[in-house]
Formats: sequence, C-alpha cells, structure tokens
Amino acid sequence: MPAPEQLVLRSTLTSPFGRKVRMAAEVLGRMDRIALVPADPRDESDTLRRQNPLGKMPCLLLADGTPIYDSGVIMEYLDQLAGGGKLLPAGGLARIKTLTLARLADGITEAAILVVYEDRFREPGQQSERWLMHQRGKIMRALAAFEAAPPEASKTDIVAIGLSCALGYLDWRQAVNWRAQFPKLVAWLDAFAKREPAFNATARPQEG
Ligand SMILES: N[C@@H](CCC(=O)N[C@@H](CS)C(=O)NCC(=O)O)C(=O)O
Repeated sequence: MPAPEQLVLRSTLTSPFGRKVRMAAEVLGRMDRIALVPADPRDESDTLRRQNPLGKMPCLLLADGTPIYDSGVIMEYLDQLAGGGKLLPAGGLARIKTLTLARLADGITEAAILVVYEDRFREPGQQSERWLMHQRGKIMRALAAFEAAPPEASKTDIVAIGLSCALGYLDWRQAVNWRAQFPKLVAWLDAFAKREPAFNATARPQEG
C-alpha cells in the first residue's frame, strides 16, 4: 500500500479560515498527515503569493506541490479523502443547502476580517465609518438568520465548523458585540465547544 500523502497547510494559528481547515482535519482524523507551514499574506516574498495568486491563506499543498484553496474547497477535499459525506452531504439538495449555510457563516468571517483590515490597512483617522457599518450590517443580519435557526446541536459539519470559527473570531476581534443580542447562538457555541474537542484543540495560542 502506498504511504499516505503528506500535505502542507499554509496558514497561521490565528487565521479563522485556517482554523476551519484545521478543525475539519481534526474531526476527520487527518491532522497527523498535515504539516502546518506558517504564511504571511502581507509579506511580498512569501511563497504563498505564488501558491495562491490571491495571497490568501489557508492554502493546502499536495505532495506534488499542487495548491488547493480556499478553505471551503480544502474542506471538501479532506472530506473526500475521508471517504466523503462526513462533513457535508454527498449530493442532492441537502448538499446545496449545507453549502449555502456554510457560505453564510463564512460571510460573517469575511465581513469581520474587512472590519479588522479597515483599521490595519488604513492610516489612522482614514477609516470609513460607512464601510464599517456596511460590513457590520452583513454580520448582524447573518447572525440573526442563524439565531432564528441555529445549527443542530449534535452535528459537526461544515456549517458548524464555519459558524464556530466565525463566532470565535468575533469574540477575539470584537468586530461587533454579538453576545447580548443572540442568546441562542451563545448557547449553541457553548454546547458545541463542550461537545466537539476539535474546537478547543484549534483555538489560537494565548498571547503573552
Ligand atoms: N475565502 C477565503 C478567505 C481567506 C482569507 O480571507 N484569509 C485571510 C486570513 S484569515 C487572508 O489571507 N487575508 C489576506 C489578504 O486578504 O490579503 C477562504 O475561505 O479561504
């Protein structure tokens, strides 16, 4: 039998999209086959920009160097390696509905990242309040949709993984203050963190 292929994941331990992939790999029992090689999207000389021309992490490299991105595609690939149908339904409308909710969760993280970047990439005093409100509106509407219909408490799929990473990132970066307004999501995240060891196993390292 051929040795299982070693994979390289370009990401940091703080990237919320990288966390999605690390969590998926933990859940599928694949983390031992993945070597994490840190990436710095702001470093022009980082090979990340050649691996993914968008310069975004996470990016998974196969043994022959083939790059796979973005996080959703990498998760589908890991699911396939594990036999398929583990993190999302294999086909049909159920698969499409799951993918749609997963994108909604990712949209929260994307908007939160744009809120963070508005500060990181602009000179002090140049931040656009209008743009920040626009992004925060997306976050709050998406959270309201999940509050109205939280994911199944007992399930670890691409939706639960994406949503838990989004909420974890909101807690860290405080792009919005979500906890007071969305008690069902607070309860869902608490239950998920207690039930799913991969959530704590992939938490960002504590500073200091
Ligand atoms: N849709 C992408 C988003 C990835 C993403 O935005 N990653 C951030 C870090 S968490 C990044 O690399 N940002 C650098 C940049 O946008 O230049 C995915 O799901 O992988």
